[in-house]
Amino acid sequence: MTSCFYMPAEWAPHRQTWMLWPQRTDNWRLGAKPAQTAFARVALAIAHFEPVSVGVNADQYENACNRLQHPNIRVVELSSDDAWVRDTGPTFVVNCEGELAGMDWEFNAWGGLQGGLYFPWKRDDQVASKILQLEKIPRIRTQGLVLEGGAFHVDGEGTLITTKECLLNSNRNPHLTQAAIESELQQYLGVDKIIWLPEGLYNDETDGHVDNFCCFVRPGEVLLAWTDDDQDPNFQRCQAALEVLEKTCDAQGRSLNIHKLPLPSPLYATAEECEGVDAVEGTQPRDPGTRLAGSYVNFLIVNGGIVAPSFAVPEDAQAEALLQQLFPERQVVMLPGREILLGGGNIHCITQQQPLP
Ligand code: KQY
Repeated sequence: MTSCFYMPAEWAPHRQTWMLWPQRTDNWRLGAKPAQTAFARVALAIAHFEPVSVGVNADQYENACNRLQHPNIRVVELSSDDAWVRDTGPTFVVNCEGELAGMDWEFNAWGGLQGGLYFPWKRDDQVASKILQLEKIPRIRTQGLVLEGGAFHVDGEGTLITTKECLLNSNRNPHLTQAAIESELQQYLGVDKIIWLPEGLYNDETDGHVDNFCCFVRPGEVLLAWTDDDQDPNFQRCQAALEVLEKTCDAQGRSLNIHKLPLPSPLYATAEECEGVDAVEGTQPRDPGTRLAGSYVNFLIVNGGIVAPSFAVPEDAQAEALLQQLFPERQVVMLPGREILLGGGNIHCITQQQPLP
């Protein structure tokens, strides 16, 4: 691959969005039925704006087809261990000739045997390859570089934002220094400048994915999850991120315009919700009272729209208004995000855009 390849920003036109169908009962409560309803709502909302392909395991194929009936949705049999296509699917890159390729990062279930979320993860690690085969898009496999798509955001103009908590975690690439990781990101994603936030959100089980915390809304402008409550465990994390963002420039030499997006009021897993999840050795347990890493930043930009989570709390309205103000040319659609959050992520984590080169 030549260095001419780069990852387009999420706001660049899409050919389609990819999703996977949730079903594992040690992550999704009540046989994954509430999650399937939430995922179907996301797929149908995106389908209003652009085509959606949903990969589904064989035993759920018929159910998924029935739940996802829309002319803009294609259901394909594609096995996976879980449903986080942001992390297991390909990261699409394009070159100056308009050719597309797909990065197939090595995947270790967010930490492998050192704090990873389940075992095995082999079918998840094959998702990117399967999608690229279906689309007949060349695949670039990184052997020896563990990475997830939710761990970075790009502005499409040479800047990437990530967190040290995740990328420098000893459970991802302990053999690589920060400089070596920078060099890999530069090579594979066509970026020149990496902005390192210290941490992501408190209790984010991905080890602080940036896509739950901070994103670009256009070149030179970022949106940061925020709390003014100094008793909130996220307070110091937000302050530390702000300090980095205020002091840095992007790849084009611009200072960043920083927008603060309030966090939802603290959300906690209930006993009833946790009881609905199968307790399985090797899979991360679900405990009542756990603070959930809810965030409105975990939205997807689609052609003409924004699809964002809501949490049935007072901040929902504020988040919707700010997103609409930041994306005046797009229609903001807010969808219930709690069931997806209970599984460990949100709308951005369960989607992967395929650019239209
Ligand atoms: O948020 C994500 N990108 C993935 C979360 C995985 C959670 C698995 N329980």
